[in-house]
Amino acid sequence: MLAVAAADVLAANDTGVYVKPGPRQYPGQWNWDAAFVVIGLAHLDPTRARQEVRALLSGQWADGMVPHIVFHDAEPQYFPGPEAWGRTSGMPATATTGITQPPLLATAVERLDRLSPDPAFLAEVVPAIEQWHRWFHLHRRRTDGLVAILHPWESGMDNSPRFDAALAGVPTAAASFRREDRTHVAEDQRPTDRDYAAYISILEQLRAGGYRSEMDGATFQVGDVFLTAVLAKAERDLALLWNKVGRDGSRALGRAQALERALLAAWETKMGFFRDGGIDSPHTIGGLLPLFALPRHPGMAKLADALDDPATYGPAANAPWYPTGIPKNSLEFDRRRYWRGPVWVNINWLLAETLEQGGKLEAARRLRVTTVDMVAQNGFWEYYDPFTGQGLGSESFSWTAALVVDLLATA
Ligand code: 9WN
Repeated sequence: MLAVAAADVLAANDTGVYVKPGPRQYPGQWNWDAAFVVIGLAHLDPTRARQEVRALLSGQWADGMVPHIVFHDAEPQYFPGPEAWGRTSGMPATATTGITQPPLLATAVERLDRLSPDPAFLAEVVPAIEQWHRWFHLHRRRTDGLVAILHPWESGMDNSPRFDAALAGVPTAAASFRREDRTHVAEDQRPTDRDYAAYISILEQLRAGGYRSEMDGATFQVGDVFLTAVLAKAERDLALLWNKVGRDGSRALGRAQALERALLAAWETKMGFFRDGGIDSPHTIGGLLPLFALPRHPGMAKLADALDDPATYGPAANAPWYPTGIPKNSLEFDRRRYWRGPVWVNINWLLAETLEQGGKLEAARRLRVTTVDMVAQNGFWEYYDPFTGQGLGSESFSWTAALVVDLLATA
């Protein structure tokens, strides 16, 4: 049974403190992975799900930021690990990275609380999530209202072509390092050396500024429409959580509305997608996903069309698994390379939620069923070849397992 196999993957990746994203490739607690894991564990073991939230928040910085990785283990086999990120004031005792990731935590906690209400737990974690959200508004809101990312890793969609133009300007000469990320995963499934050199170069510059560089002077700075949408939805969920603990949620709601306004202004009617701030980003699934925060937006029809179109994102006779991360007919399309073509279960989960909220019930159902089939036929991988369904990246991947649990419960 798929649900049992999914629970087994999560149990095998559970270190007792946190659930690793994958058994070998990712030795640390990644931020948005943890949120997806919570969404799955909410069905299986709510007490364990609450522990996952606490473990992530143990990495929170003094200024409110919740980092993109919390290194609970002393010497993880990962580069860039604790040594490369270094230590700076405001970091917690546990080693962490100095950047963040899409803030899905409030959304995950809200779902957990619907399945297993626990007011004492909410009273414990909601103020910390509030601090994190405020950090984004204080330190990362651009003049166009979008939330800035200062490293492609903050987007969660690291080497998406969305960031190519911004990365092209990053000097890479200084960076020298060993690609640990290709020990367990084949080269053609990971970012290129040029992209990785840019990631490390940006890291070095951020570290030199104590991870508190100003947005304006940053080597890499993009107004990320997807992260902005995740935060907008999370602010609405946070408002609900405040209400559940008997407090006023109107400030979180006000922040959500401000983010939604910025997203509305980023919609490109002619192109039919939300454009990232500050760069000329091409059409990718990341430019449609902001509908997650805007379920009544007319762009919902474009999303449904895109998911039906075999030439771009939709299933084709020779490529039944969908959506591809970028259009099949675009020059950058690469069916095996990371965020440049493969199918991802977390993206499909977000899209299915989006379609359902937008009233596209049949499209949501079809996407959920196809996604579950893809995993049932190929196993719990990090991402998948849209043509063959072959699993790529990390095997036994936690968010794939966790979200299959949730998809099975909703499908
Ligand atoms: C860098 C853990 C993470 C995900 C990201 C995904 C990938 C890391 C890497 O793995 O990023 O953060 O080493 O490539 O892009 O979304 O959170 O699963």
